[in-house]
Amino acid sequence: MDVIKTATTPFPDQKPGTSGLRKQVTVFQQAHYLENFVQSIFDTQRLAGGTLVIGGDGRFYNRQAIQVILRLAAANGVAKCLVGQGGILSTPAVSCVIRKYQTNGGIILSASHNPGGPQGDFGIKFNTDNGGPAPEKVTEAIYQRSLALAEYRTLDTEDVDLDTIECFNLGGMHVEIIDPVSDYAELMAEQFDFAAIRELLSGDFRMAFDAMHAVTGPYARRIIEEQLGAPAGTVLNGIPLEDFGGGHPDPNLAHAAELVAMTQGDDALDFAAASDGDGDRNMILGRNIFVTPSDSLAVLAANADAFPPWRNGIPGIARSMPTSQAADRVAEKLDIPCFETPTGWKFFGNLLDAGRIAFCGEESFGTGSSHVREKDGLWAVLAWLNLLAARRRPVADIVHAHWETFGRNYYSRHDYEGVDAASAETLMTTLRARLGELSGSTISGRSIRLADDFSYTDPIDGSVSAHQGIRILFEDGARIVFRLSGTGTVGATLRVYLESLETDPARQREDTQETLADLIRLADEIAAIRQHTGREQPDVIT
Ligand code: VG1
Ligand code: CO
Repeated sequence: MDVIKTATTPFPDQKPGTSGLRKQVTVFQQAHYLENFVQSIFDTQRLAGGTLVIGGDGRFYNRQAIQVILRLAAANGVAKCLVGQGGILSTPAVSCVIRKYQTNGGIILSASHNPGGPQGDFGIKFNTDNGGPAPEKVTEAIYQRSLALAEYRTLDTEDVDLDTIECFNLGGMHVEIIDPVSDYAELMAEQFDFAAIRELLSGDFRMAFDAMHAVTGPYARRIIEEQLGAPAGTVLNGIPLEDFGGGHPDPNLAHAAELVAMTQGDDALDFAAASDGDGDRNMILGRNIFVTPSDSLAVLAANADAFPPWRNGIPGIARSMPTSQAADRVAEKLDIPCFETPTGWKFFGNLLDAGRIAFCGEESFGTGSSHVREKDGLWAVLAWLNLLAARRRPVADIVHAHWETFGRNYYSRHDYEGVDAASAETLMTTLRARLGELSGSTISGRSIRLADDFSYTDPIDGSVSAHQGIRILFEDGARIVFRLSGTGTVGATLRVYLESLETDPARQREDTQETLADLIRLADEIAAIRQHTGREQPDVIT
């Protein structure tokens, strides 16, 4: 089979964001667009002669993209590709397979929680041989290459069959279509006490898991229903659809409202959970309680002894900067370090590789451990089931007891979506210019301890990532953080993160938005949000 060199011109817009290259499907459908990005990966990474894992969340264009990537991989001398059956592999499953078979990396096709379908979004992400998202120096090299590319290498072949578990040869490259679930399911069984969870689920405990018509359906059915014995029908929306049934596969209070309703009222479930498009996010609900992702990380870390790999404790925790400081309070009590990293899972990679941390998380519904190098939605769900099986107490009891011991960090994120990009930039630059003046000042009776633009120095390799979000830190432990999203595809999204600490147990049951009302008002006073965005209210509150 002949390798074809196709002349092309670079696309100037292939700079990866927080989590890979994410664009509208129509952008990816332009001639040569995907090919250029993929060739830029092959030109900058040593993959010739190596093995690559390929899979995605099943959204529209997933199958076409995999065909394109397989042809380019073969033409660029890749020796072997492991591909999920039907083109399906969740993000944490890709990480698991890369690590288990010690491959040279993987390519994930997903736009995560963004809507799918012909008018929706698509995305591509390269993971390195540790199983994690490529660090900034790698994504930057790929981007620079994409700006200079003049040709790509491919094959002139028919599409291959992605649906049958088998091995075949494609232009000298060995292709293996693998069961997307089995390696991952095996890993989960090592992380948790499956016998205890099985016993919990065989009693009167009632739960639901919403796969949101996205990638986790097959994983949840196999693990939660078949292996752990939950009744058939426990997994809702369990068949991956190309358009996710028209919904946002985003597990949060706004987009999983039906599931939330199932945990309220007289007939409320004991436990409910959901995951996102590519299976790396999670939402945890108990009867009449939503566990914020920041609290979830803190609670799991405080109860690490319930999990078989961590019976003897954990070395450390990490959280992304905007994530609440609930985990810091746990780390302090356990006398272990808590690292504060920029937004995006790639920043946890070095700490996990070095064994400095066991658990890490983000406020954006991301939780995980050192078992893979991605956040892992089902892992978090199984962790909570394991915890409930070990403690035999309702979710709300566990969380309330946690707050009594460690204090409660009230937390909320306000998103202003699809804002004019220039106006959003102006808001940020105006704020940045005022940091010196804000630091140490008092505003509406509240003292600001420090106002800065977060910069991170990786403790392992010393690399520096600057301009990771503006922090306004108050003397009383409250915080407001401002940053612009790096995953959107239309205009800009301004994220405002609000947090305040309450250590008095008598006052810990109050409403989050009410408790944060003063900070919400201050955020507008400090950054002139309404003026710059032209919006009176955020679009999404989580
Ligand atoms: C968002 C979240 C961030 C997360 C990223 C990828 O990024 O805030 O915490 O790591 O999405 O999540 P941003 O730049 O839009 O704030 V997912 O499930 O893509 O992979
Ligand atoms: Co995701």
